[in-house]
Amino acid sequence: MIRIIATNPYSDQRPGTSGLRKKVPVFQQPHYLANFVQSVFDCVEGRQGAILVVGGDGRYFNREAIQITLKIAAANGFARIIFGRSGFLSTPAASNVIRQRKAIGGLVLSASHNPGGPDGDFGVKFNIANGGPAPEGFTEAAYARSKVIDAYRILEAPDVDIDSLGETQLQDSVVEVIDPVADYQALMEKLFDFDRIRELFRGGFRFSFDAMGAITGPYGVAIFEKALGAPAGCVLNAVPLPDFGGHHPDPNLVHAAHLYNAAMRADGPDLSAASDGDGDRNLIIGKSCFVSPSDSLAVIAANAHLAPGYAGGIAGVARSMPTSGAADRVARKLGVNMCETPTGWKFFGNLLDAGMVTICGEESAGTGSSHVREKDGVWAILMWLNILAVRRMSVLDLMRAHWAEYGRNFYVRHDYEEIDADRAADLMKSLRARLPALTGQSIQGSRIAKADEFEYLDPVDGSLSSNQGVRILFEDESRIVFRLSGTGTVGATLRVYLEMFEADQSRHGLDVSDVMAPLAAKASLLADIPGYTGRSAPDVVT
Ligand code: VG1
Ligand code: CO
Repeated sequence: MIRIIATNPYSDQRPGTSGLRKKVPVFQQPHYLANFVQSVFDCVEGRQGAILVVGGDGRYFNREAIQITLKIAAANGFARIIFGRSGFLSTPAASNVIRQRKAIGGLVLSASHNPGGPDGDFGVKFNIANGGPAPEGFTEAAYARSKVIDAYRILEAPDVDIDSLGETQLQDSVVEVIDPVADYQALMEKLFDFDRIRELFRGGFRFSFDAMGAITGPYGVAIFEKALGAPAGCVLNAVPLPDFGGHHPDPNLVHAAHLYNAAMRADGPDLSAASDGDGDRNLIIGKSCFVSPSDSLAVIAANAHLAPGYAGGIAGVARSMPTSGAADRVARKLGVNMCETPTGWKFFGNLLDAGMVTICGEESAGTGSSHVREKDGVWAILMWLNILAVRRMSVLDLMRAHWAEYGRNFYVRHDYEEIDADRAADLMKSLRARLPALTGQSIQGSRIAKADEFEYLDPVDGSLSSNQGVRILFEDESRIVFRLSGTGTVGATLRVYLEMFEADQSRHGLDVSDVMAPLAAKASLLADIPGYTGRSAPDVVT
């Protein structure tokens, strides 16, 4: 039976860079999740009789959230609701199912790389029919709706069995539980040369993949171990757990430091990799060689044609503005399109749909392609395996050769986490106010060629996105970008992105932090980071 439940709106349901993210206890408030889900559905035109996909990373509160979501969806007229067994479906796999099954969209129950557990974070994101994150126009409409919502529709029914494959009837809707891995694996088998990668493993190639207790464990075991013959046990923390087994599934050099340390040893794996909570990010570390995500994007763009799914070449590359220009150099050489977008995968969807680009990436460990409309961690790792299987060289040699050909974009990101939100806003305001005067000024011996705030005019739908990060561009091509994170749940996080180009091959082997230290000092001075944040050093360096 459908019930109309009276509710009061919450004022804080504005989605950020990637959906609505809050602490678990916030989501556990009465009607909080239901209000948001109904607000989203109210903005989905044509939902009557349509197919909806529900993804999830298995984090704490997922099992409760999926029951609420299913019952609201059934009460809102969706004809079929598809989700992964036990509520598990990685973000890229959900994107694939939306596309394959011609769904009208999907809800992804995840807070991605944010910590999990009862005091951790939860999140909800809506994806549209192309499989990609809803554009800003949609999320703003859902937010506007959430501020005035006074009732939601929900089915009064016993809980659905989410752990058994198959279909069940939920009032007028069919609920379909699918194997979360099968369709995704089939897609990967089409894109990559599994025989070549199998051969690589047979030859003794050493590989380690850390699923960090989150969603990619089952994908890693099925694809790397079972299908490709990587040694059993090379997938670490392979069982998705509500608290991620105490791990923080953010694949960076802080939370995956153990991988880095192992990779730096003489007997370390040839390739170490990791993914995040919902499976859309990737970390790539070769033996004695960390690959920055910006460099990984460039290497993938330059070598994608070695994988069968991209043998015909690529149409172009897109990167988020703070991502380094390494990929631009590849695109220029290949003579293909290059697009620069604001941070967040939602801006790539239109470019991919229009066929303007094939490969996309972000400095935050996100890489993907036109195969789905999300970034894709396991895809990126398979791409690296495919490239290495063909080129038969170490990651270190491959990077050296790449830099020798294109030059090296030294790159590092400094994060100042959980700082006071008002002080963070003041820091950005002060920078913004000084932008017009900064051009032409010198700071510690470097002249500023241009200082502005990035805004993006979508070439496909003409929408404008403003306030997308402050950029300080120096005459020597080095660059500092400042922006505030849109995914955190406590205070504010200031991200400072530093980039410096080096053409001279004899300097390509230098230590990144040494090379970047002068630029980091300029950033600190320019924005008065110690003054506004009270911190003398970043919390996370990636
Ligand atoms: C961060 C990253 C951004 C990424 C987003 C979602 O956003 O910087 O590149 O797209 O997370 O990734 P922000 O606003 O905190 O900088 V995920 O893996 O959380 O879906
Ligand atoms: Co993620």
